[in-house]
Amino acid sequence: MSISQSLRLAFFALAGAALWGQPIGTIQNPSGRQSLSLNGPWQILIDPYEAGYYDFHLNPIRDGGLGAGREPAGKSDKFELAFLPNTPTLQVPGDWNTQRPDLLWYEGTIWYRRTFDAPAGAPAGAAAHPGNRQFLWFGAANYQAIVFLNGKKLGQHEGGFTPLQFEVTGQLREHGNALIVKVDDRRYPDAVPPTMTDWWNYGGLTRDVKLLDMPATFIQDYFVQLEKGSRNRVAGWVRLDGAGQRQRVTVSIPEAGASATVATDDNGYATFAFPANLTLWSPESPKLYQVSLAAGTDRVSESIGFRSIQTAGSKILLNGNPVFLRGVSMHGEAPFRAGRVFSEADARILLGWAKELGCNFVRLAHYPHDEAMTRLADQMGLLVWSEVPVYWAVQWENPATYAKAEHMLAENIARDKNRTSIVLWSVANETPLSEPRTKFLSSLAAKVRQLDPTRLVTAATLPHTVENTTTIDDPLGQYLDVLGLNEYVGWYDGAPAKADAMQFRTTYDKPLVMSEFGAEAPFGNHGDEDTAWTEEYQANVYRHQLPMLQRIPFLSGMSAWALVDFRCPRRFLTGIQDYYNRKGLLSDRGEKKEAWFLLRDFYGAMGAAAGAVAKR
Ligand code: GCB
Repeated sequence: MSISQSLRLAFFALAGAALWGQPIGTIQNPSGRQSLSLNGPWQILIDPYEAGYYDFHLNPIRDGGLGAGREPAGKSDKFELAFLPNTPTLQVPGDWNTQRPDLLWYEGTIWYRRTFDAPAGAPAGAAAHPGNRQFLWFGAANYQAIVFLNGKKLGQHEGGFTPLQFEVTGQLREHGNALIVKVDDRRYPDAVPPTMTDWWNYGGLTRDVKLLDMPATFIQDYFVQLEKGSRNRVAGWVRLDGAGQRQRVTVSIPEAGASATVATDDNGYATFAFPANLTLWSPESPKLYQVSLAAGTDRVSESIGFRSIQTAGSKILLNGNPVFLRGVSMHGEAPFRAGRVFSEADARILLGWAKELGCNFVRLAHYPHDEAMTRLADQMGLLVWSEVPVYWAVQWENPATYAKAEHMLAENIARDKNRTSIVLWSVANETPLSEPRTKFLSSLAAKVRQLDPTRLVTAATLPHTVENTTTIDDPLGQYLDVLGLNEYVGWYDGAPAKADAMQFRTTYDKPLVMSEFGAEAPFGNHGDEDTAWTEEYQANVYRHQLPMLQRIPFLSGMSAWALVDFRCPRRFLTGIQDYYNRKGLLSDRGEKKEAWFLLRDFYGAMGAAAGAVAKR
């Protein structure tokens, strides 16, 4: 490494430390904890000028403005920055765009407010445990959030797709706690993602909100997976939060008769490793075990599966056997009702379709999806590509942007590291070649390996094509385990038949996943196969793509773009796109286009052949 490279790395590291410093402190498995749901109607005030936060000379209002939660005191008080009893509401979880027609295109600040009771400091319905600690937890707020409780600012968070959490122990009242959140979804060039994306910028409190009630010292986080490369040794770590840091922690998998007891250090941290005779998780048999952790009075348990994932040359090995990823990419957008996915019901529709298509793999593009998706993928047996929104033209030379990207990546891994379905962490999508970009992304790849050595690192790259030959030679490839490539032969690149003559070469002895391919057509738009935007044209692209993909010897997987049509502000064609990207195999109403049936038959045959090989 050159001196300038090491300096740049050190600079990135320092920038990260200065901005974010702390380990991710969010509580692992919040749905396995005692909590009060704060979902439901929240009052909202739309504030395009941020007048609830800045005064008329643009100085931050000293008491927090609308965040202070003040109400007019008596009939002669002319105070304006207030929620009134008749202030309208929106549902949480939920993006604001799809709840009111006048908010469809809105980008800016909306203030949210709700009240709740917390008898004796504990969530309603729960027995009061003196000495317990309480935390406000938000599944996601897109994009920036500032949170106030009872007039006091608790903190802020940047990044639209990962949880945020604030300790509120000692700050709760028995009745009438006022929780106010300023959510701002404006786009910025130095943000992650930057201003130009190919999806709708859904704003708001888009996922669950909870008040968690925890013992004074509790199991804050844990990582339980198979040891890298092993199929019968469970390994990981546990971290406690609270005063009594030195404790004995027991990790057990009762059904497998396996457990270990370890002692935490002064920081409440311990590692463990123990043998276990396990039925391994796979798409064909997605076996999950109840895993329990106990420390002092605290206990937590959840379903976790165990599998190994490795590469050997151009193969991906699942539990030691080559697996071909039959996949589809999807946005975290709910069909039928529109808006962001936030529930198991939403996830069941999307992942159910992926199963029906014959997939064993899904690419959850282009940001961390709701936890309901990855938990259900564990149950349904779908391998997952998980991604952070380092998308298109990010500010590669801006240390603050790097710090944001790294933090989001760390938050994503922190949340989902026990989801056995996830086999690939992706650090970027379709980023333009340059040295600073490769430096930025290789630093992210190194971060993944540091945080989770058990999974594979990937990124979706752009094709380097000269005439009919695409060469996989992106310099980022040296830092990845699996190369992702988005190619649109037949759509952005030539006519469908161009695929027949395409050759693929690689400079890496690594697996390739064709992370995107496809074409656009609204459901029901028919014509001949040479007419763009028809179902026939789209199907024809698949008809030529699939044999082309089969001819690539180092291909280990593919994920068609995309499962379902999705909203997108940069897709203009009236009567065709109408602000939707129509590359879905299904419409946003779940209607099946011709290409769906082609890919379903292809995956069906492939799956049957793989099953036959496995049985031999
Ligand atoms: C891509 C992007 C994806 C777009 C897609 C398209 O390569 O990764 O986000 O939506 O192309 O439809 O152009």
